[in-house]
Amino acid sequence: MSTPLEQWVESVARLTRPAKITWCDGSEDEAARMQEQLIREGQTVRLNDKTYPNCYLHRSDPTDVARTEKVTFICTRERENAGPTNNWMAPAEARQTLSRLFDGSMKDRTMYVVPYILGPAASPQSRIGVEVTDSAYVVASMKIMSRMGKVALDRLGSSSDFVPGMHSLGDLNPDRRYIAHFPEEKLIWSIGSGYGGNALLGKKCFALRIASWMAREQGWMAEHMLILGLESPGGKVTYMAAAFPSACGKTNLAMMVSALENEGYRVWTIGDDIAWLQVGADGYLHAINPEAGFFGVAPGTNEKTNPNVMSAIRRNSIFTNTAMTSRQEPWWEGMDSIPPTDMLDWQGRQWDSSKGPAAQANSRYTVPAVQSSSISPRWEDPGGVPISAFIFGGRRARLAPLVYEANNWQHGVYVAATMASETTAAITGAVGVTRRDPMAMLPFCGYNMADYFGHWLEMGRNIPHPPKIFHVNWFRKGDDGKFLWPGYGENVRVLKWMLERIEGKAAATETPIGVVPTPDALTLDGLDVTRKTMLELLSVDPAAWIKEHEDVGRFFQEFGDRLPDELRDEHRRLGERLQSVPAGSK
Ligand code: OXD
Ligand code: MN
Repeated sequence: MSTPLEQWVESVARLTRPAKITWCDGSEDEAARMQEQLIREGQTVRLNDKTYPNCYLHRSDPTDVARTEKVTFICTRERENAGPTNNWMAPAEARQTLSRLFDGSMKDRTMYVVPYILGPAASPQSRIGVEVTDSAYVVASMKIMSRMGKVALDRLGSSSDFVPGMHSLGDLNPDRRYIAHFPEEKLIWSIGSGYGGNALLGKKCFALRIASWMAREQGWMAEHMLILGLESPGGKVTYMAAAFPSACGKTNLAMMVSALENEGYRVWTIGDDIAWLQVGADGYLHAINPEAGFFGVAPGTNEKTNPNVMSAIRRNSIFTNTAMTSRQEPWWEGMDSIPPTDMLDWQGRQWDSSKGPAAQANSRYTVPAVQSSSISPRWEDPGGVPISAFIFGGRRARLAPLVYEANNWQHGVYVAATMASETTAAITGAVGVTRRDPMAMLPFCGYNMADYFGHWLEMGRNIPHPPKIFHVNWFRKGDDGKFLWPGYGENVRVLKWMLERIEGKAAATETPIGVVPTPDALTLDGLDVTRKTMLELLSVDPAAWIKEHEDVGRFFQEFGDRLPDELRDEHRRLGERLQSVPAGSK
């Protein structure tokens, strides 16, 4: 008798007709075979074995370098259940359109069966997925990003409790690219792309889009959040989870080397991109990191912005679409100030500066999480870590202060639901455009976002000790166009203020948008930020916020009647608070 997994694999093979089927065991030997295969295929090279042992550079198809939201679909039976912010396709139509593309798509190729666990192998919060793919790059990446192979098969046994994901590179033609999610069936079909967020189906597709649907059904949360622990003098660690849109520095914040280390404040990493949260027996929300690796944006990463990752990626890592020096080492813009002279660009061509950047703007490193010296001793705790704060943020050159605290959970949900950011290269499309990105989940919520807001409100009613909710903006600029806040390791000063708020100690002032630190409340010793700059960083301009409020009103209209009343109330109250600020005050 074959198992549900075997039956599903057979059905995929009947459709895609691979030359060969390989079940992946997750061993080191297998990973080495994948890399040899990739090198033979011609898009992968081995990097300098002395300075980057067991590291590889993979060059993707030039048209396949980022997530493609235009062709990402939520395929629910009712269109309304996908909501106004997702692309929708009827399940039958999606099956028909994609089946035609999958038909024979693995001819002459090997089909790899990749069983994986999302979350620590021993955690009851973890879930199992199985990806079938014809890409050795996907197999090699999934080995780093998840607990892959035998460990997952052993946990699954003959159960049918896994999320199947069918992936094929197809012909890589952007016109024949689809990433389709069937949340009602807990199924993923992806064709035509080998890019991480489109092709590593355990990441955005399962751990966020499908998991967010499962989480609502089952009373937990799947969020686009890093998880960190802030150690304070005396050794106590307070855990926080933070949501920022793609390429806004989540990995750097999660792996931060604290500027206040000498004073006893240190940051520990649990995860850099995704958090699964569940109410624990102690009444706190507990988070696990479903992933086992970091798939980080390379450009801008250097010894100052993320020293921990710079040393972590010196072994067992995959680089995708970075440049390569004549010493066979990876290179990207912002790694060091002077580019090496003799270099191949991300497409493997001899580079010269007249051709533009050497590395692709969304080039990436893929590295096992455990290789970071900041990794928390509790990062694989089966019970997760208790979360005391949620932090939301985005890139806002103006408007949002460095940090503010929501008045309560419901107001915090409003703050998170209305957050916005200027877009980056992590998605295909225009860069630098402000878009509203609720909870940084706009591209990742597997159902109607109005219902997702409702789920947040519902969770708030069920968490005896809910996290405090904060909003930050590391990206505010002065009139000269320069960033006002130094960011990176200095961000710990803001985390310290949050910790003191959690402990009921830090000074703060109320403003219409929430609670802002007094100018003296942040520890600024050793930092070259003037009082005037601090005042500017913390300022709340009611006139600018009134415009923002109007824009939020328009955004909310998209959701029609489905928008929870609580958010309408919060919106009205914010409007009233803004109108009641005496004219001329700032
Ligand atoms: C990512 C993203 O790759 O958010 O994490 O795009
Ligand atoms: Mn992300």
